[in-house]
Amino acid sequence: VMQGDDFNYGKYHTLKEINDWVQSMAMKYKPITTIFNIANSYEGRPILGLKISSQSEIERKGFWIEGGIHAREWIAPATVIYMVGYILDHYKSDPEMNSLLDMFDWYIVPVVNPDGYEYTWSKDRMWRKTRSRRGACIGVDPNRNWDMEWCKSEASKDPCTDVYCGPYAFSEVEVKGVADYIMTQTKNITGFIDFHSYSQLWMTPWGYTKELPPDFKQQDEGAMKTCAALQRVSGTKYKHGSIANIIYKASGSSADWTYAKAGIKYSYAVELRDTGKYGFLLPSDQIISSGEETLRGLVALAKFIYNN
Ligand code: ING
Ligand code: ZN
Repeated sequence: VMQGDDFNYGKYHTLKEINDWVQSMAMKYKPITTIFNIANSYEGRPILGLKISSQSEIERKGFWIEGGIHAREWIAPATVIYMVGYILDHYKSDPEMNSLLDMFDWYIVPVVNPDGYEYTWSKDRMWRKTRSRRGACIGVDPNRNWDMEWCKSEASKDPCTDVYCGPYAFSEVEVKGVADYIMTQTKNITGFIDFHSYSQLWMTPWGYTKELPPDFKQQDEGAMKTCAALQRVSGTKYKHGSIANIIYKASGSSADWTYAKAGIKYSYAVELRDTGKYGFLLPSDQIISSGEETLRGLVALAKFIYNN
């Protein structure tokens, strides 16, 4: 049985290895860490998460972090796993980790789309979508399936494309599961990050329009501070801005919904390393450096959100 201690953070892991790691971290870091299951995926796999909540009684707001909504973007789960492992292994020795747990309750879901992730290991490394079967082709883009301006711009009604928005908003049990969990099982979440790859961008709403939302100035200031802290670790440069302005218009994406419908003011979508040399096939020898820099960015962001 895998203990948290012999998990290799410098490698990509199968879904089974990741789920075993989640279990072992929940065991090892009792009682501050608990496991939760958001829903079962289309093919029946659990979507596991970890809640980290320090013992002290002070009221804290929540912070949601997820990866693996897109199957082939392996650096996203790997970076999330690295950060959580580091936080738990160091919250007593590294004051910045301790402060993360003082400021927020953390909800972490490393692999939102387990069917797709499994498929990238077994059949097609470049698979992006879920694996639901509806008509001519397989899979819905889980980052076009959220119930916010659903399927309005830069999404497709064609099930055979990689940006298929699905037959209706929240058709995907994985996406609906996350949305329901955020709405019913958490309270006062004020930070949300959906990790993707690649392009090195720290993005804010909106995706569906190039217009900027009322909180953009503060959201972007948080992103700017994050990028600066991230770059200080080993020089990696990220850009920040609204999704539609910095990458492309996309409707029905996660951060638009969490911001508009769940009221999470600091909602972000992040494109991790790299800028295209390896793209989705980022070598595993970059996992730890990605994890380290993203974690220091996260520390800066958490402090900013906490104080604003
Ligand atoms: N890119 C994202 C995509 O879903 C994105 C860009 C992120 C759009 C967040 C909207 C919201 O197309 C990748 N690489 O998935
Ligand atoms: Zn993605």
